[in-house]
Amino acid sequence: MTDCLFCRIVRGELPATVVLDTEHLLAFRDIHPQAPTHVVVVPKTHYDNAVELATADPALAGELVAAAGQVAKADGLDSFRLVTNTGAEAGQSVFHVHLHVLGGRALGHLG
Ligand code: IU
Repeated sequence: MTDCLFCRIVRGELPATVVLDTEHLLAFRDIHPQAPTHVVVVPKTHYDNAVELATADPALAGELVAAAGQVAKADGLDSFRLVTNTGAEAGQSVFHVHLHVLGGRALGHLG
């Protein structure tokens, strides 16, 4: 996936404000934040979406969620929202699985 935007961020070819960098995962601040905390957490290995990731590597999917919790805690949040869009109609614009970590303001109910 040489031209995938998040693969390029993982390789350091595109800029990002990184908040967590582990063997398998990278987390960075979203360039268009929707909340005071808006971080995107991605596996360094390319999967198109969360279902593909969890099917191929459930342990890595678990690591992704745990890392999102670490990111939230580091920003002082004990209440936050995790979002992963799957497919264009659902709002996915980058087809490399990512968890949005959103918090720092009241987020309201989905619906
Ligand atoms: P989406 O769920 O696929 O729509 O989320 C992609 C997010 O990636 C979106 O919120 C963008 O603002 C964000 N993003 C980014 O943080 N840095 C980038 O270089 C690019 C997109 I491209």
